[in-house]
Amino acid sequence: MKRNVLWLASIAAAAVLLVGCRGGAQRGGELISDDPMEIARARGLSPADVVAAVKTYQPTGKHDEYLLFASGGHSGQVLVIGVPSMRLLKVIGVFTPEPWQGWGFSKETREVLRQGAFEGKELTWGDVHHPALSETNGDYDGQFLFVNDKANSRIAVIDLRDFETKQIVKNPLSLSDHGGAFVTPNTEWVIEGGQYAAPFEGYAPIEQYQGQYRGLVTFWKFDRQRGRILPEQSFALELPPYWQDLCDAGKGVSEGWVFCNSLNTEMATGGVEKGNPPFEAGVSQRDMDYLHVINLRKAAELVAAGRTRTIKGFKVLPIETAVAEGVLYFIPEPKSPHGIDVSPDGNYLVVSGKLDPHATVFSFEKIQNAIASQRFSGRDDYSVPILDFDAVVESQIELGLGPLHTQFDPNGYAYTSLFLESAVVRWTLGGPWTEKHGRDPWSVVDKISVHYNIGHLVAAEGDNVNPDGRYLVAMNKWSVDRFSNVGPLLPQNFQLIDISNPQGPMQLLYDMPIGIGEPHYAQIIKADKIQAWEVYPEVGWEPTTQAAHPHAVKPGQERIERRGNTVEIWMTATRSHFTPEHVEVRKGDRVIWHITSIERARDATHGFALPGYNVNLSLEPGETQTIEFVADRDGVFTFYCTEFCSALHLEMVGYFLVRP
Ligand code: RUQ
Ligand code: CUA
Repeated sequence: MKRNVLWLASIAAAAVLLVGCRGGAQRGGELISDDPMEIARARGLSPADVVAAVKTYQPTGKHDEYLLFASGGHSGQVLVIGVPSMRLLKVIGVFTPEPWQGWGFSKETREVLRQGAFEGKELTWGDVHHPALSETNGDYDGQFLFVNDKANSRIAVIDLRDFETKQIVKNPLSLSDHGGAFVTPNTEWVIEGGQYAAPFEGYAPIEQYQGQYRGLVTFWKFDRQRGRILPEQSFALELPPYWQDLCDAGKGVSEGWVFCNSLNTEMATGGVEKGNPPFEAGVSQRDMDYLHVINLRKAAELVAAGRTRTIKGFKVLPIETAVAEGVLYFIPEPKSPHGIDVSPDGNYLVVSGKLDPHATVFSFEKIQNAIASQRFSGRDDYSVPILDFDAVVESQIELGLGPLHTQFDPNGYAYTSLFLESAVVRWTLGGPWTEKHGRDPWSVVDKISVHYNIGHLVAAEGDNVNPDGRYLVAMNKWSVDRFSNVGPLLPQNFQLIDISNPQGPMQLLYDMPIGIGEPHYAQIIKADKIQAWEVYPEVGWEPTTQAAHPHAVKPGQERIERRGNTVEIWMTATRSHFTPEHVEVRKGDRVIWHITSIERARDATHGFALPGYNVNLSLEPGETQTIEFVADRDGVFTFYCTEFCSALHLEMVGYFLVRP
């Protein structure tokens, strides 16, 4: 690996020299040369451009070193991107039906989508914000990915053996969550922070906001063996009706604790049309909001001891109990805070206030001391003790305008996104890292402009106990002038930045437009940590349960059976035919149709499109899927394979005949 980098660096240096020493080339000339310098000159590339190209280009067949899992924002999907090439490898359907994968069209995948229904109402989109990779001892282990849906307060579980969604849980107590998903260092809990406070149970007039509306943070119990969240062992912590926002799990010294920030501790309720201050003003009156410090280990003990109430079938740990038992403390945090990020060793909590140019760093050790010695500066309206700010703060560093989120590298640097300034700032953590970076602790060392309006940023393994550094991706909201104009709705822009040189400046390498939604957060994992299957383990596999499908068939056992008004079909798919090729039913029949791909070759996926009935499946090698519908229109429907699977792919068809 090191050798690779050296090798790349020397090529890059050579290219720079070449380009640099032959000045005066024409811009915009024809590309007739295969001399790299000539081409660079003709294309108007600077030496830095050439270096960036050499650092990111992947020749055919060469795999990326890292995989980036990015939220697809309000597309309700997840993007998988190679780093450093920034090639899009896959779009995973999660909260939104996705026809290429047949996601949401088969009976089995439709049932997963339906798990996320809101009181029986099926939801067909989500607002994905924060992906979280599963961890073992605080290190990404490459097994699972969790994402939230801010719009409907849901969490989804994706299995990284086949990169498919396996479960969606709907939070029965809330309709919005922003601070999800985050995991504890061994993935026992998936944390879902809150967002806009509302009553837990249905309706209450907004005038009763302080008494009836509530915030919450939910802890979903994860069963790694089964690869499922267990709602019956999960619980919510009741909180004052502030708007709980992002969370992060403690690690190392702070393992067992969880930290969530909040806004609207003013408890503004809006209603500008009634003469109230508008939300954006009402929510920003105070200089401080509250960082929530939660003793999760203690909370889980109280839940196990039955100290909960049950609301809508879900366990809730009441505020009074949490306060009485030392589960919940607040720390004043400036101003309209956004990110909360725990340093790799778990001792520092970095908070950024959107309306404050500083990052504020709290020390977990000081927090523990303040709790032990009851250094409180007061209590809030709900009797939650507020730790004395001066007793727990470690440092405040002026970073720039609109600081949001922070990531870490192995060299003792932190990196914070500056939304208003459109920049990434590199600064030094103090404490044990001071020696490592060989500079003043708690100081800014470098800043790089990004384009534009950066939200999150993500560094390689940057939420890990052992961050890798090397690459950072700025996740910018609007690309404005970076790409060809494709109309008024702008793509978002991921910018890849080289952070590998701890002594030199950061370097911008690559722009990647994202044209499907606003990706909020992402995580970057070493690619070799992921051990995905090449084909399903056996013929007749059902991916949503990761087990043999009860209706899989072997070749020769294909059949059609009628029972009253129900027609059931057991079909196989292989290159290049479906068996059977004719399926005839009567109008009004209920049709249950199982299709098994009997392929074992890696490059043999078949699709199954049934026009007029709104069906498209993807049958990966070994997979069995079911469709179920009423044949409510008569006629002749040609079903066909939607993947170009062989030279005879166009012939991979059949007739579905519905007799009037
Ligand atoms: S956030 S607005 Cu993670 Cu900065 Cu969603
Ligand atoms: Cu199978 Cu095309």
